[in-house]
Amino acid sequence: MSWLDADNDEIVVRIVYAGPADSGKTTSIRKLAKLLLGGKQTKVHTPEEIGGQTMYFDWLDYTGGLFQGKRIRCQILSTPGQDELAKRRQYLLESADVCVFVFSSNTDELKYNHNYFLTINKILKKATPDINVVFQANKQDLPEAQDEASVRAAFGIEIEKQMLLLTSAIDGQGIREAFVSAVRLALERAIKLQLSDSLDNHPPFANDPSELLKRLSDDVYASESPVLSDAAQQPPITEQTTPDTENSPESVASTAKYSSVNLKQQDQTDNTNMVMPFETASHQLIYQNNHERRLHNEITCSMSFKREVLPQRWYITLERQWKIINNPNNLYANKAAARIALDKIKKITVALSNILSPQRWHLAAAFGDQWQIWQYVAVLPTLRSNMNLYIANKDSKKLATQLAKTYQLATEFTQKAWQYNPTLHISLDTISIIQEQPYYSGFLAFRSKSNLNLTAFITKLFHDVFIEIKQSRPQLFIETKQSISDISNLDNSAKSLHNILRDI
Ligand SMILES: Nc1nc2c(ncn2[C@@H]2O[C@H](COP(=O)(O)OP(=O)(O)OP(=O)(O)O)[C@@H](O)[C@H]2O)c(=O)[nH]1
Ligand SMILES: [Mg+2]
Repeated sequence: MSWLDADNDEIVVRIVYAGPADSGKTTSIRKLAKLLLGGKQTKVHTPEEIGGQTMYFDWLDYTGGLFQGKRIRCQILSTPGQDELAKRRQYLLESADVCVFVFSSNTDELKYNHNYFLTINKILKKATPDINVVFQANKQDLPEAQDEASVRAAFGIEIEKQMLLLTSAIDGQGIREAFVSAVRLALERAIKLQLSDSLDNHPPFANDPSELLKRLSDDVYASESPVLSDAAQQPPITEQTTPDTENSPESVASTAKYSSVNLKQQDQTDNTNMVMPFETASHQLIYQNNHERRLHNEITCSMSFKREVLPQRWYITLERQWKIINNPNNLYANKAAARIALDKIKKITVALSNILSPQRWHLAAAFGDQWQIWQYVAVLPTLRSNMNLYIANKDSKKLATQLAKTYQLATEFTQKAWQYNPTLHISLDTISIIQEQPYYSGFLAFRSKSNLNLTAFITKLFHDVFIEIKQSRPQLFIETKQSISDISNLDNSAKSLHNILRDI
């Protein structure tokens, strides 16, 4: 909101750059600083950036030109583009005199950009007088950039009579022109305010970056709700939204079951320089929230080894904390398609939140000229890894008790998960205990529900486990079978195991 600063004989106007994440708002403002201030050091204040993405705003002060004999002071701000920072964006937009809407000019992003614009336009239209818009179709240097006619067609009526500039923030093309147009519109608004006697003579909003950051933190940041709680309203999972119908990635990856529990040790031989395929070239990533972005940055900094199980298929554990996988069979033609796929996965994750281990997230990344989705899941001890400890100790009595407990927990979990069809890849490798409750700690991957009923499914699970123990540790198997039989009078789970063991 513009105001007259009598002390300094200035009119102050605010120009706010808004638009989707990664569209080039920050780059535009930094380029503008160079263009306006020449060789002088750039004076863009950026309170916080994570992975190159604006968390609060960028702020550039520029004084130049005259309006009614007064100098024009421009407060040039960018907003954070990410969907989940909508409240911060709204707060900043409400203080604008003009909005520069920056979007990337790719064909596949235009529809998304248009929808994004409709959302912010609602905020702009609420102000009195209206906050006008200059459109900046950015990234014109890229080969897939659309021309003016195509951009106008994609935006339709909203852009018909508006100023549209084709820009490249990287090269500087059109950046100064977009800014000059914006200043003109901001001053037109100041005149309207003046005519209606509502031009302030004191700053109506925070007047410098540190004050703005404080206001933003006090008024908005504290009230922001975690992203997932909004998403909890999402509709439940349906079959069409299944992202992966392959074998369980864990079962593909788990080649050594009893002999080597420690993946890290096993993989030390291929401890090659750890670089994700999408990080070798200039790449683009889509995250769904800041938490994921932060985790991604932390994880990529601490990478130490890799494991590639199938050609093109990566299975990685990082210092035993995170496992990461891609699915080379699910490729998306462009960023927009990857974003849609990511949204679906988010819905699934939310719908299954009472059975999924909570530390997990997805990332969409450019992969050559297509897009791929990567899953990150925290590595937790599983029913199998716990059982392996008892197998390694060769104490048949303790193993028998542990197996009975494992049986009970596996049954409890399967009962909860069984209602979903397709269902998750339930196995002892994918169930973990968190605060005494069983959760699925494997990758999100689905298969049609087994033809077996629930009891038969569990029976088969443990039948296979016993066969494995019998083959790898025959003596321990015999002793454990006896121990299970001894406790089967006391414990229902042991009784069920005893029945399974009859045929083995
Ligand atoms: N090729 C090309 N790349 C650009 C252009 N403008 C920005 N970029 C790149 O796009 C990416 C995102 O740019 P930013 O300026 O950080 O995007 P932003 O809109 O501020 O993003 P948020 O802060 O997350 O909302 C960076 O890698 C930039 O180098 C452009 O005109 N052409
Ligand atoms: Mg930015």
